[in-house]
Amino acid sequence: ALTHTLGFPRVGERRELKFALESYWQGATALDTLERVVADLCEQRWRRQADAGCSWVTSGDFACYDLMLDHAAMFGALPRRFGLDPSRFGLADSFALARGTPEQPALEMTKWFDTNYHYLVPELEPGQTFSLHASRYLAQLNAARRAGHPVKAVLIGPVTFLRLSKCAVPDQKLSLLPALLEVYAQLLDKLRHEGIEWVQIDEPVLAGDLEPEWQQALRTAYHRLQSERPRLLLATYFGSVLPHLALLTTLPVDGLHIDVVRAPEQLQPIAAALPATSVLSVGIVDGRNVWRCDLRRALHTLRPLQVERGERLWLAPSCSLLHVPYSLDSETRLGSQVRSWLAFAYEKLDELEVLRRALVEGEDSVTDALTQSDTAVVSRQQSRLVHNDYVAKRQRAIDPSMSTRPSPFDARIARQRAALSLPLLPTTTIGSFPQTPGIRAARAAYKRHELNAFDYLQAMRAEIAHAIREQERLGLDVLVHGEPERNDMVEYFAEHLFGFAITEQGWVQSYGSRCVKPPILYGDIWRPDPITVDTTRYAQSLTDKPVKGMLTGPVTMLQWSFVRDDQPREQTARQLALAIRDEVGDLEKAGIRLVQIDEPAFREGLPLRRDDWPHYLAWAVDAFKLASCGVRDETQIHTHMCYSEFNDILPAIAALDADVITIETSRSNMELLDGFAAYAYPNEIGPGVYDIHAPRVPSLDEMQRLLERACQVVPPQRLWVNPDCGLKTRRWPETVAALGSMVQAARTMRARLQEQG
Ligand code: THG
Ligand code: ZN
Repeated sequence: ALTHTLGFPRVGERRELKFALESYWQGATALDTLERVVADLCEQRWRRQADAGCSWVTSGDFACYDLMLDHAAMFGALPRRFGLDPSRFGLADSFALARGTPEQPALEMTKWFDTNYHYLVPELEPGQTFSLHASRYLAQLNAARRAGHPVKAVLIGPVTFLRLSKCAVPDQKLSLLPALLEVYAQLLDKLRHEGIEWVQIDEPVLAGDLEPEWQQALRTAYHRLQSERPRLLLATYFGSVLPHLALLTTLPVDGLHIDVVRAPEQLQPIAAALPATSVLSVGIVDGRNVWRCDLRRALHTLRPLQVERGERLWLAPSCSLLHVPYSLDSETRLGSQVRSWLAFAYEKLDELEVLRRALVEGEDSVTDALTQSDTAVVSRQQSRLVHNDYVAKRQRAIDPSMSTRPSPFDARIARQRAALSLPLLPTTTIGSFPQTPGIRAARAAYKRHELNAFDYLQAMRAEIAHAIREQERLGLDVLVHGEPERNDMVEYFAEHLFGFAITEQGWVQSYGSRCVKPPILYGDIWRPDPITVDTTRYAQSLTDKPVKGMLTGPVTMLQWSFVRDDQPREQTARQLALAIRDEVGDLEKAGIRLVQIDEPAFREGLPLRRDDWPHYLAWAVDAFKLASCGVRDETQIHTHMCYSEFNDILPAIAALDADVITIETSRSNMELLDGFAAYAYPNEIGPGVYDIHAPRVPSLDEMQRLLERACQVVPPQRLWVNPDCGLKTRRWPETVAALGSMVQAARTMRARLQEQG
């Protein structure tokens, strides 16, 4: 057996790339400086792979901003609207595409399969031509070779590249394949001339549904790429490719990588069907999650394959390690037990090497590592940090009545209107107000123990008081406390729940220079104390207007964390739901009359294959309802979703039965709302009337127009008026200006509607 990795984190152990990029963008450093940081990072990741015993280091998986963007540039597929010349395209130009220019909006960004990474969507046009510009790609590869490493090159495959791109005339997208294949063929030929032995070509689209014409595209592609090239390892990940087994075994490639962490059931049939002369790369170590591999079990799986294939058995992470943090070495505060269950990117490479040695040299050569793995397995199975009898008992006691409100929506909303006495078209915000430098400094000082708990509380209360005062002045109808005490909406709750660990340096790239630090959900979830009651009650004490409590929903908590792999996700979601349900109940008891349970990640939890959607939607809806239905009819439940295409899941969104949903719509000019109207969405809706993602303050006129459109598609009696999303990334002056106009727009529309009777 040999070992390799499909890809590696890029941002740097200390997020060096992030800081270098942002410093360059601010004009504080020159391009050379950025290039030097990039060269260092690349060298470091190759060295690390070589040190861990990988047979090849991987080149071609690095990108300063995004890999799909770099492929589009390498193939000369630059949107004409930017007026760039592909043959002179440089790093600075790639940032224009990624971030937009004063004249042109950036390329669209969307989620990479079901990960939390976002790629830039190449824009193709009918009759698009392609040309090869591989100097950057080849320079990197040669840098790796100059550093003395054998190199395996990586490419995103042509079918995946095309499928994930968007075409002005979608029906004509597939007709671009032949032209695209010509540049792939040229590139492969170049790589052969360079003496590259293996190219890993990624086709993760194989883990999703593929219409017959896209299956045919795979056939066409790999037959075209058959000659004059290095050997090809076709890499699949994120799910089973068994539905395409017949197709796969006929493709003229030299090896196949499969993900046996997500889809262990595919290993035996694929190993049996794949010719013995082919390489089988087994993704045995979890590239998407932070758990240590059960080495003993992995060896049991691998041993027969080693006998059959020997050097043609490759060991790898299930997918690129881009999706996990760098190293446990950077963590100083993890408990020793939890730590012993984990493996980040560096540790995962080491696990592969242990497996290889065990297979090739015998288990005696790695006794200590295997013993450690065994100990971790047993400790995780038995630990009281993981298994909590109280939680188990509560879970057994869940009954269906807990997931239904006492009365149907019509009865509830009448009571809520009476209790809250809100005007027509009530105005509110999504929850967060600007995170000022002062707030960030106070939180950092508190974390470093330079600010004591009392002074920190006072500082946060002062921010809350300020937010309430501003909202009253603006004339908003439903107020929020503004969330100054929260960093990330998931991390904040994770910090206050048992069953979660927080890392110090566990950053994972989300897009470009932006990272998230997903909490690690390792055990049964329970809530030792109320989390938000103090801050919310304090805010309510300052005003006669109703204050809305703000919580993160169970599906989003799950989706944006590293979650346990020793129980089904739906069970974890139920535990999270119970904890949130208790919080909702405590807010209600404290006199809070509206509670918002945010689910921005509700849609992104959808499985890659449509057949799996109903099961996911059923348990996701159920978790939300378990969290939200424990309140009286008079208590109004809000939810919020963003970055979403809702239309194909509207029945599930309606099934959540939230009294009010606020959604992102302004950027699509309310088009997203048409789906809600067509579906006759039954409850109240707050379509965002302005985009908070840009610093630009929209005019009163624009908001009025959007509101008019909204009134045309949804009965005004069921409409709310709010921004698209939270205001955490904005500054106060623009926030006050925009919200002022928003309230004005609502008042004007209200008056007009009342005139019309
Ligand atoms: N929180 C979490 N996960 C998320 C989002 C989130 N996943 C999806 C989506 N939102 C991703 N969007 C972003 C937007 C902004 C940032 C990261 C992901 C961001 N990050 C800061 C940075 O990289 O500088 C770091 C944040 C910090 O310092 O705490 O700006 O909202 N969990
Ligand atoms: Zn949002």
